[in-house]
Amino acid sequence: MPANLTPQYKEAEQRYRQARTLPAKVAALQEMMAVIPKHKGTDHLRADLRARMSRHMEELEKPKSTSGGPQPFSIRKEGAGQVLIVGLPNVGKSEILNALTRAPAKVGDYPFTTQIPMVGMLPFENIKFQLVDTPALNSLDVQTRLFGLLRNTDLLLVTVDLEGDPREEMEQINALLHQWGYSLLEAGEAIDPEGARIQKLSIILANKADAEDADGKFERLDRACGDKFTLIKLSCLDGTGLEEVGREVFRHLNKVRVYTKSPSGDPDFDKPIVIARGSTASDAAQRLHKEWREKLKYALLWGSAKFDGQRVGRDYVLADGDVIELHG
Ligand SMILES: Nc1nc2c(ncn2[C@@H]2O[C@H](COP(=O)(O)OP(=O)(O)O)[C@@H](O)[C@H]2O)c(=O)[nH]1
Ligand SMILES: [Mg+2]
Repeated sequence: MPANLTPQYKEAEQRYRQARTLPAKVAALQEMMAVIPKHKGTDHLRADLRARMSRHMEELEKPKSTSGGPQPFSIRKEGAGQVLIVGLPNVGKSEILNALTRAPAKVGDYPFTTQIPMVGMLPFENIKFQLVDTPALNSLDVQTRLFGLLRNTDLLLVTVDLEGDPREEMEQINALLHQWGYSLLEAGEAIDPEGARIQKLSIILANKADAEDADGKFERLDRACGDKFTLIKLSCLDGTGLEEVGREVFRHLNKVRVYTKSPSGDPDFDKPIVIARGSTASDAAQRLHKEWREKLKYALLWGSAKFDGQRVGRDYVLADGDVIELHG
């Protein structure tokens, strides 16, 4: 045990050892990680805490029952990215899933209608994202599994209600996220691999823009957090903002679409390879087939090159919309 651990750390550690539930353990551990002095002498201990956190989070994701039945909280990713709609009850999360995907999610005028995640596909131009409507963040019986689900998702659509008090909701949501070891990644903030919290990329949906006073509330929300997050003013009732969601999701996920063609054929623009921005010709080729990892010598490129059909190397960084013809 390294010397000079602070009383604050020791206190959190004691809480960790006494914790009986997984969420309580996660909360205490997360505090230990936040307050531990960061110097060479604590390197091992910090690595150990991170490993422990990772194990606990994996446990959180596991469904409670071992009955072998359906496991609604373990959702296999599909499409160009997985996006979770999260928020407090009754803010319109299920209605948003319906409006954006035509997936049948139950909509209710009372809290906690959705107790299991509902999945739909959100189309954007020639790609689709997997959109998941989730139970309210404060619904106690599913919290463990719900916060487990957050861990591996690509993006959060944090939904607040312009009929209520959206700024107060943001505070509650932030508090809940913090309690479970998460934080929302703010604009310009870099991901900290050693950070105590799991930082999640997010967009704020301010729903029910049709409500009375919605404009004023939206402006106040924008002043409070518009410089940290992208805000979309939304109404499922009159359709305000719905078409913005796919575009912003695509922009936030920071991906590019690349098309391949054979020497004799045309590219299939309905079937892009969706790949992280910054990926190279070699990365895209490997997505097509792993044999290209060794085989690719160069590619011909239409799009971001200086001229059509320009010859580029394996390390050429691709742009959205590029067409490549692979040569071994
Ligand atoms: N006025 C208005 N009501 C909405 C809107 N979206 C959802 N609602 C209503 O808000 C209530 C809660 O919606 P629901 O989707 O079940 O909320 P959830 O608990 O967050 O999933 C329902 O009565 C919806 O009809 C909207 O854009 N405008
Ligand atoms: Mg719902």
